[in-house]
Amino acid sequence: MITLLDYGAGNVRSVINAIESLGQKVKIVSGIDDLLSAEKLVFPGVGNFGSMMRILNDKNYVHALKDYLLSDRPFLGICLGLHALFEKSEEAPDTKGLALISGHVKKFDINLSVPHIGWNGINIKKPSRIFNGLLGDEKFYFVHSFHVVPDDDSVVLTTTNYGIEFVSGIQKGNITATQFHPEKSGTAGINVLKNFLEPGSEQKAITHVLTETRLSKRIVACLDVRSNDHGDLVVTKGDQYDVRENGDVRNLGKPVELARTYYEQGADEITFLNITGFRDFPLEDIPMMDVLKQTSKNVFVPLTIGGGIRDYTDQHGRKYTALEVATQYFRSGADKISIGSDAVLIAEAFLRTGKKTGNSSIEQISEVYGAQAVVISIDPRRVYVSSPDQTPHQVIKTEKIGPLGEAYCWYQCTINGGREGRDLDAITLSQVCEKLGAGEILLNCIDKDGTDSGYDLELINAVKNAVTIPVIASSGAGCVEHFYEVFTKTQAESALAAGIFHRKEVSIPEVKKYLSDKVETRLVKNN
Ligand code: 1PR
Repeated sequence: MITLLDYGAGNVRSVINAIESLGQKVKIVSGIDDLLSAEKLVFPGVGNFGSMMRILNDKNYVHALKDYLLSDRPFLGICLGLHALFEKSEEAPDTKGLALISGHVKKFDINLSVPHIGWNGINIKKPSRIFNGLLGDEKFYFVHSFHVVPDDDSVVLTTTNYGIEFVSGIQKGNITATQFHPEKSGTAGINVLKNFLEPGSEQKAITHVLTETRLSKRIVACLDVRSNDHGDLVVTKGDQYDVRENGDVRNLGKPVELARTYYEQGADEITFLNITGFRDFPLEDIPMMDVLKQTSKNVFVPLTIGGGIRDYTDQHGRKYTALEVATQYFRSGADKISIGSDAVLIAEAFLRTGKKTGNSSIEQISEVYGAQAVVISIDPRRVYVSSPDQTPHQVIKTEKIGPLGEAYCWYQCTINGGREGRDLDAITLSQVCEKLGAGEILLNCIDKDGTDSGYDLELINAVKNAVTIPVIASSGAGCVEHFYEVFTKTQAESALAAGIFHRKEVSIPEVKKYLSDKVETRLVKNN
């Protein structure tokens, strides 16, 4: 029996699913006694150091947890579960950590996008049976803005390079903790979990010892999901957001099955967009929650879900906050949520008043679950102008000249699935959302969606240059060369595609194979 410490923030469902996929049972800590009697404890953490320690203190878990750790019983900490072991964190300077390991937690101070999101390698610094069965060159999924700095080097299990070389794993006796998420790191991560869960075999040698690791560019498979006219939940795909063909909603497959296929093919992330979420109330959309629950049972890469994340009042007058909606999504297996329409309305309000309210969905979800869990999905379309002074919006000079010979354009934000244009441009929206606590931008482009004509590189460069958070390029991928183009001509961290994968025109392994000697990617063995 594995005991799991869930302090109530983030996606513990993935960790439970990953452990259960290995045939083990999980008991969730519901009181101090569970901690005292635990034989093997897993502590996954996401979110904020301050709120984690506050909850642990409020529940009176701190002493029992320290006792457990001091008794040297097997412990696996993940992400914040690693940070918790240290004395303090810059994320919440006035809050004390468990102080089991001397040292502190520091914010990345580097010239690269923060959070550090994606698949990176590990430099193994000391032998450990936790890595049995691995070659040593595997990549693991990271998502964090802070990293640990131990005072004593002897606890360092792994390091990883991202602007600096930081400590990405520690081991002290039976205590192991990783900055990366094994439960989200595909088969390599499941292997690490298996080694932790199974009784002590001898450690085996690693064949590839890395000296420097590199963050991969991510390939994201996107599934636009909605009910068709017969009431079945289907994966659909639009051309410039029009998902109907001869009057019917295009049906390109079943969400759970397709997600599983893309995972097995090596997708680095899966995104579900509930594209009619803006008009329905997600908490009543049980099939969509089910899709997430089913998918997360056997898809061990990050899952993002978007659509309808906003405050809502139901027909009985009961109010639900966007945070409650997001919480249900996280509890059902999502790792990140994506906010579309609501982000535009929030940014407009912010620009009117110049004030953060702390009440917006972006701020609230970011505060509780961390910036890395909040993606902003932008649905912009080009508006041409003949000179920059024709509009108050942030304009770019374009090489793709407009219909009347215009050499400039701005990117108009839309809401409700592209149905309504707003007086706000995509660059400003991205900047405001970053200020409010968003951790990533999913940058669609209505003009390019479903056209197979390549990404809008000008849009991606304009947004990427305006923010420091990672950007997922989306819309227009039509061949493997388009992925190469977006990764070499822009600084986008990820490239998302939908139509070419659903229509089986290009597969994920083909994309990765094409990129393999040109761009750092995560290669999945056996495909
Ligand atoms: O506004 O918070 O409820 O969120 C709604 C979400 O649904 C938004 O993220 C919005 O982008 C998405 N959405 C709404 N309507 C549509 C539609 O297509 N009619 N899909 C829609 C957006 C764009 C991408 C697509 C890429 C790649 N789809 O997700 O997957 O463009 O496609 P391609 O590779 O085939 O070119 P809210």
